[in-house]
Amino acid sequence: MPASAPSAVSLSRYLIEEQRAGRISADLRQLIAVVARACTSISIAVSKGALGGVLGDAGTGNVQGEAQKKLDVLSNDILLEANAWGGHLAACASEEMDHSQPIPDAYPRGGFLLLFDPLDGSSNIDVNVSVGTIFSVLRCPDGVATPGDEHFLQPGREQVAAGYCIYGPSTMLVLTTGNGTHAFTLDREQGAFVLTQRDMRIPEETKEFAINMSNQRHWEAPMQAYVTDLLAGREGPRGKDFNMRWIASMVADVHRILTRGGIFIYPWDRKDPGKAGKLRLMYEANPMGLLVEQAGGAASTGREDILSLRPTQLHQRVPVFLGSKKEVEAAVGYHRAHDTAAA
Ligand code: P6P
Repeated sequence: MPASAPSAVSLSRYLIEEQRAGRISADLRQLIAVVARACTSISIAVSKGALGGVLGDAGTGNVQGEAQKKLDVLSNDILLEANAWGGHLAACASEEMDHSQPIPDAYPRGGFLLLFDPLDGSSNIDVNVSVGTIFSVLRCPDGVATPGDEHFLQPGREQVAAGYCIYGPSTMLVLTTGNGTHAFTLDREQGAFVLTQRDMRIPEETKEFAINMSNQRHWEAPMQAYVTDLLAGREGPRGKDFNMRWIASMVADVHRILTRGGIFIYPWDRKDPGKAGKLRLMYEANPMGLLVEQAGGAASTGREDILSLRPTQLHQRVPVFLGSKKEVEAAVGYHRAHDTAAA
C-alpha cells in the first residue's frame, strides 16, 4: 500500500465496503455502479451543450403531456442501454415511458426494479442551469418473472437505494442505501466518482424556503397562511426573516437543502384541481424523500409522510414538502390546524 496520505475513497471502494459490512448485496453494488456509469455518460452529453447538437425539443411528448427535450430522450436511452446487459434488473420504469419495461428475455435478469427521471429539470437545459437524474431501486417481488407496472407500486420505505446525479458546475452523485446519505464528485480525469461528503446532515431549523411563488393565488388556505407568515419575517408570528430560492430543477433545489438546509415545497394547487400535485411520487418524491430522511430531514405531502404512501399508479403525482425537519413539521402543523378546524 502507498505510504502517502490516505487515498481518496472512490464510489467503487465505498460500495465494496458497504457490501463487506453486509449492508448491501453484490448485485445491488453492481446495479448502482451501472447507474453511476450511465450518469457519467449523461454528464458528458449535457456538458457539450450547443456543441453536442442535443439542445432543444425532441419534437415528441411523454405520458406527462410534456414536450420532451432531446436530452430527455437521450438520457432515457443511456439508462436503458446501460442496464440492459447489467444483469441486476427485472424491469425499468421512467418518467419518459408510458409503462414499465421488463428486461427482454434475450438479456440477463436480476432481482431489482429501477425507476428514474432521466433528466429532471430539463426545461432548464437550454438556459444552461443545473439539471439531474433521479433514481430509485426496489426489490422485484418474489416469484415474478416478468414484472408489470403493478409490481412497482411499493411504498417509498421499500426502496433499497435512492439517489440523484446533479449536472452542475461539478457533477455529483448523492446516494443512500439506507445507511446515511453520501455525496460523490465526478473526477473527470479519472472518470470515477470520489466520496467528497460522508453522512450529509440537514440542519433541523432553516431560514430558507424554495417554492414557485407565481402559483400563490391557487394554493389552499393552510398553504396561503403558512407562506404569508414566512413572508412576514421577524415582525410576524415566525419571529425571523426568511430567504427564498427557486431553481425549478428539483435536483438542484434538493441538493442545496441537503447541503445547507431549507424547505422545498411543491403543493397542490387549483390550476389543475384533478392533479394531486406536480411532482411524481415514484421517481421524484420517494427517492428524494429517502435521501432527505437519511440526512435527518423530513418529507411530507403536507398531511402524510411521503415514504409511507401506498402508490396506486406508476406516474401518480403528490404534493411535496421536504427538507429541514422542524420547518416541514411547521408547514404540516398549518395543514393539521386547518383540517381540525374544518372537521
Ligand atoms: P415549475 C422540473 O420540470 C420539475 O419537475 C422539478 O424539477 C421542479 O422542481 C419543478 O418541476 C418546477 O416546476 O412549475 O416551477 O416550472
